[in-house]
Amino acid sequence: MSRTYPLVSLIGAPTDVGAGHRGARLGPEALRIAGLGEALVARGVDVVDRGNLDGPRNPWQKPVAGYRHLAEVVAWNRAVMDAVGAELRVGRLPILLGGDHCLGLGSITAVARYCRDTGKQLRVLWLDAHADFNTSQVTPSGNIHGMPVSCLCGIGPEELTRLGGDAPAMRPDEIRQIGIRSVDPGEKQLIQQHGLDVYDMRYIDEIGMRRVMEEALEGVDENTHLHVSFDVDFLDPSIAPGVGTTVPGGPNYREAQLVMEMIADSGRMGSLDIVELNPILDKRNRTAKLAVDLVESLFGKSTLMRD
Ligand code: 4U7
Ligand code: MN
Ligand code: MN
Ligand code: MN
Repeated sequence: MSRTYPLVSLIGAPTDVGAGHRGARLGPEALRIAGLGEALVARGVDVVDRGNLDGPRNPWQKPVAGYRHLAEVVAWNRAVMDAVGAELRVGRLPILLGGDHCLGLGSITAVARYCRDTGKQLRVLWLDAHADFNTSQVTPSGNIHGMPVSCLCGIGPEELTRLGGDAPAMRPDEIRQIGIRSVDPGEKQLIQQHGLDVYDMRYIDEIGMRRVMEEALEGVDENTHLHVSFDVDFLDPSIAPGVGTTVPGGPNYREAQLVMEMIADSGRMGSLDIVELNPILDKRNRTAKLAVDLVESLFGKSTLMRD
């Protein structure tokens, strides 16, 4: 099977202002050192590394009114939104190298606006152990990396929900969450209330990853922009120890591989986040290398012999 891919731009966002552990700020370098750019070039992809964005340092403060580092999170997300939007407008596929998952807000706000401007259908695949649908009222931590999905759906502080101007940036029916296995009690109520499509680990165990992906990709057509938000803690911690918030019982290597291959087969991926990698907690950059391996699959590397 031969595919043509758009041009790719790597955008580093070295921050952990939204997380409860420090270290995700080193994610972009770890991914570069694991050979992300070279691996894509080897697949025939045209890659430009835009370097790292700038933003405020992590002040490492306690939450205020249910949010930790709100001003810093806003600043980083503005920078991400502008950078991702600029790549989309020149016809390139942005890969956001996080950084913590609060940055999914800026990235997807840019993607959603691009879809509105170009009349495309938006589909977000959120690969994560967590639903990231907390609010300041129900969050157990105040960490904003647990809130980007609710903010995208218009629930949250104005500074975040209106990052791109209008709120909400996205409707709940535009996202499919896969691999979920850690949801806080108040968060669960909100998810049910807003009717989010969650393919949790129980469902994956029951029907298998292949059918889960078929369902998650249902309705994706030539006019769809597929955004993949890959929180590395999606993976089982036995294969991906380098993350701040590990949850046991995640997809194994083969399941993760299948997810990526099926996304590649759709041919519709238009943007990607790789977030929550924490090299401080990793073993010899193993998680970063695994992430690179899986990104190669997203770009068409396959174990399939019958194509
Ligand atoms: B990640 C948590 F309480 N739900 O809100 C929270 F378990 O981007 C974790 O998915 C959030 O890694 C994890 O703090 C955010 C917690
Ligand atoms: Mn996440
Ligand atoms: Mn997570
Ligand atoms: Mn995390």
